[in-house]
Amino acid sequence: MAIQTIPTQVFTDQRPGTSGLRKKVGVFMQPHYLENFVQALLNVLNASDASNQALQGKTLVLGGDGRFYNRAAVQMILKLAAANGVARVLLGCGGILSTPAVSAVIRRRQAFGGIVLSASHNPGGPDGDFGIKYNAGNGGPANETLTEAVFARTKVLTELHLSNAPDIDMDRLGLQQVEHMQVEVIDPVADYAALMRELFDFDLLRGMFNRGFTLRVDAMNAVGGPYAKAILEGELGAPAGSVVNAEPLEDFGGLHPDPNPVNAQDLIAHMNAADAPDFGAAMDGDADRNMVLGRNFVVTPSDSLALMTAHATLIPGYKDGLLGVARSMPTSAAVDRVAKALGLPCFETPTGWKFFGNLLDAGRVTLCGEESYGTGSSHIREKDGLWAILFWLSLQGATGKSVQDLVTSHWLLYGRNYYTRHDYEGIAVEVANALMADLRAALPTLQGRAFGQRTVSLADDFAYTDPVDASVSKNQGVRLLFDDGARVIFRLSGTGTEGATLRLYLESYEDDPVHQNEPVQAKLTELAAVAEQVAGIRIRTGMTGPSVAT
Ligand code: VG1
Ligand code: CO
Repeated sequence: MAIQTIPTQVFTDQRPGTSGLRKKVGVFMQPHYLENFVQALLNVLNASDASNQALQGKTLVLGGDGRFYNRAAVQMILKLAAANGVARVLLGCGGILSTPAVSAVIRRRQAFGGIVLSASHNPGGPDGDFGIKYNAGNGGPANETLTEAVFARTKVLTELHLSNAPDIDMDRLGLQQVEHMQVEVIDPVADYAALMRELFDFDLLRGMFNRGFTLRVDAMNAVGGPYAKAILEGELGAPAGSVVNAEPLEDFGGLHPDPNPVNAQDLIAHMNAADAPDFGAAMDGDADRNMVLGRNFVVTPSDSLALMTAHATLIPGYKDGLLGVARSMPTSAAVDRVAKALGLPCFETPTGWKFFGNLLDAGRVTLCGEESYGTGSSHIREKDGLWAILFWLSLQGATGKSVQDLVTSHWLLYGRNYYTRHDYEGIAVEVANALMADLRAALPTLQGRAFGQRTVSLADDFAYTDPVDASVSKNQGVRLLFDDGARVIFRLSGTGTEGATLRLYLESYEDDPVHQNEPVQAKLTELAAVAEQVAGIRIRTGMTGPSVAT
């Protein structure tokens, strides 16, 4: 075994997006592509103290969602870590760790940080996407200062430091060695399961399954499977087979592990069938997202956050109440109404979980959520799919109410925020950028303008000043806020790997119970027309409608 220094050429496209660096597998498989990014990361981490050896004696956590290239990437990262001073790596067995589990392990074992190998909800397999992101010692996604520093480093990188040690056996639990670095292969589920036991009343949940409660959890052939099987079927006694597509596959079995009503049609069909189980749920590629459903009923993620906030004290982990709540800007304002009623601080952040980290660390919020099927809490620093499933199970157990009952009675009390997101995928980058630039230029003329019965009370480009460290994030999306509570929001995706994706978010508020059970898309047609009128999406893109409407 020896540590080698190898010259390398710069790649100019390694800027992390909303959640780490995501590219096509073919891009990542180019010689030195992954290595360069990891080397730059390790250099930046080492430079975080005056010795320039900050990783000496430190522990990193490593694991991924099991997609194609996961295993090769693990071996490469170990060789780089060993050559850059890392003392110890905690590696999920088989190279597997869900994103929430990485966060949980970092926190419970007080690691220096962790590396997550995942492109999350993006498709996998040899023609799909791969991704990598760094989580800091709080268990959460690196902040923008760190990701920008890594990007800057990738642009001046000249050499790699790596060990030529043989590959380790990542399927064998226990200790191994790469140079002087210790690798401990750990059970990917154990720490996470221990944390769930601390938050939820497992006896209550066991009782529900004993009395015949049924559920279907679709793990979409992604990393959530082993966690859901171990906890729901193994510990809580849900009937065998309740968790389907439970084996993480390198190509997700051809499924698109992005749980929404379009990609989870099989689950929806089961939930609409005559013999539907009581409860349905799905998770994404790295198991941080969740979709929850009742019989014949889909819960929108924004509503999910609002209901969790309203009922949190029913859950042992939150029985003393919440410190506050936060939602990403495009997420519906349903939770704002609950926060107001409960007297809780409510924060509006840019898209991406990294913006919740400071609020959680500072004890300003307990629950957070995004419209993109993500909810989570201060128990870790990532959104958490299985946690959300356990939360919703607990709500049903504690109240004896069905999912549909819970949601519709919530609307009666707080009103309903009708909500949809329209994605226009694969737009030429120049077209998408021009559309956004023109919208930004038109903001002054949109302010105060009337569309039908509605008037724009605020037209702006969302900017966020972090209340904890005062850092400012600009250009986070164009917002049209209307006088009746409706909103139209435009932003470009930061996780895609092909062309640009325009996300259009539409929301309207309805407090009249008579009108709270209408089809969502129909209810929002008028706002979609406003969006088209001001942005000219169809004319500019040549598309006749969104690629996905959820
Ligand atoms: C999307 C979602 C965002 C989420 C991010 C990562 O980002 O909109 O809410 O935090 O994905 O989720 P964007 O920039 O494409 O809109 V995950 O589960 O893919 O890591
Ligand atoms: Co994800």
